[in-house]
Amino acid sequence: MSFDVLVRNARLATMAGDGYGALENAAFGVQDGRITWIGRDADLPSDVADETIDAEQRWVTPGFVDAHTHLVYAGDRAREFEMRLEGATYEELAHAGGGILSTVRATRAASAETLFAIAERRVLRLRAEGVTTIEIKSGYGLDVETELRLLRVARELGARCDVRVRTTYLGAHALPPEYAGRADAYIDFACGEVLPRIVREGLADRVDAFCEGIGFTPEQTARFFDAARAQGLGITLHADQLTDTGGAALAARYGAQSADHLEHTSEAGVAALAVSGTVAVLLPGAYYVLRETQLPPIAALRAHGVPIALATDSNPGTSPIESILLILNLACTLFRLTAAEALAGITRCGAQALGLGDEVGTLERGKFADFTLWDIDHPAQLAYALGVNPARGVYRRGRLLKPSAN
Ligand code: DI6
Ligand code: FE
Repeated sequence: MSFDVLVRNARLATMAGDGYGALENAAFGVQDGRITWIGRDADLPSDVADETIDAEQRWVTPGFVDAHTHLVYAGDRAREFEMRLEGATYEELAHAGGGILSTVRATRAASAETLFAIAERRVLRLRAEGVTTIEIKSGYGLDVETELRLLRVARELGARCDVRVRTTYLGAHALPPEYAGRADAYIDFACGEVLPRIVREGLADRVDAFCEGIGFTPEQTARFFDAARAQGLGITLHADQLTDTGGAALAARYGAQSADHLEHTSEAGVAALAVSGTVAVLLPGAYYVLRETQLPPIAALRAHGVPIALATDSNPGTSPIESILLILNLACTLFRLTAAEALAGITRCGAQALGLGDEVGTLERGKFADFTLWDIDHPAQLAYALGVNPARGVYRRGRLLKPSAN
């Protein structure tokens, strides 16, 4: 047995099973980008390798998964931030034509090159903190050309930044001005004109909707999902963030990969997620920025055995956050997740939320060798410290990623 890459003398947070899945004095071997052997260093069957990395007793985690982002957009909403500090609410700004639509205006006006350059910096910031898999949503175009542009940029980010990208067509995000007062006609347009183009070009892995008082109704969301399902796309949903619209149950009815936010989800909604095997993706960044007080139903999610993932929700309105390590801390501090649960949320459960549970998210034989070496004494330090990045080296498929784009 020989390896392309061999990592030795490591402390592994494999994230397989409960807790951290810790394995001390450990090693793993990589062939063709995947882990082909993992275990105690002393049991290593062969030390023949093209490259051997001495971890010097550092902790190693799986590459992180950010399972919910909107990171391809232009402009920012700092002025709205000021207005909210002066007392305006997020909903009021949306009704006044600001909010998502102000980002739509800026994004429509931006070229693919500009959007790529802006988003690349965001991806590299996340990658520097150990993120090797990122979900990227469209949804700030809302017309054919811009939605296609956003998804193409997202795919290109995957290729050029050497991260694994999953793309999501967030067609039902907001009602664009040209459809003002005609939400049903907009859904017809998204299903009949945008979706077929996206499918033809293979630009999206799944679809998403903002099912909310200021977004789309459950009926409109269901119509959008029917069209996506007929085209073989996966489904995820912004569910019950600001109000309980029955979003979790709706997501479950469509066998969604994930239902996200969930602050206002009822116990019945949680039970439905458990039955459908849908992952709960919690977004403590948006909760924090909006200064929400209604906590997601953590105890019910635990009791029903619903996997809990965490993500940045990186977006200009409700979560202008480009740090996955900050999300770990917010999830523990605000949602009272344990540090191990939080870490599972951006590894094993994050991968599950994207349907990538067999590929990434844990350090196990057969998985891709995406991993990070950390200058820490205990995995809990990743969630404990704020504004600190102890990443020593971020690897994808066994290869060290440079701090800039490769
Ligand atoms: N994700 C979203 O799409 C909305 N909230 C959220 O958590 C709004 C994003 C925005 O305001 O731009
Ligand atoms: Fe979101």
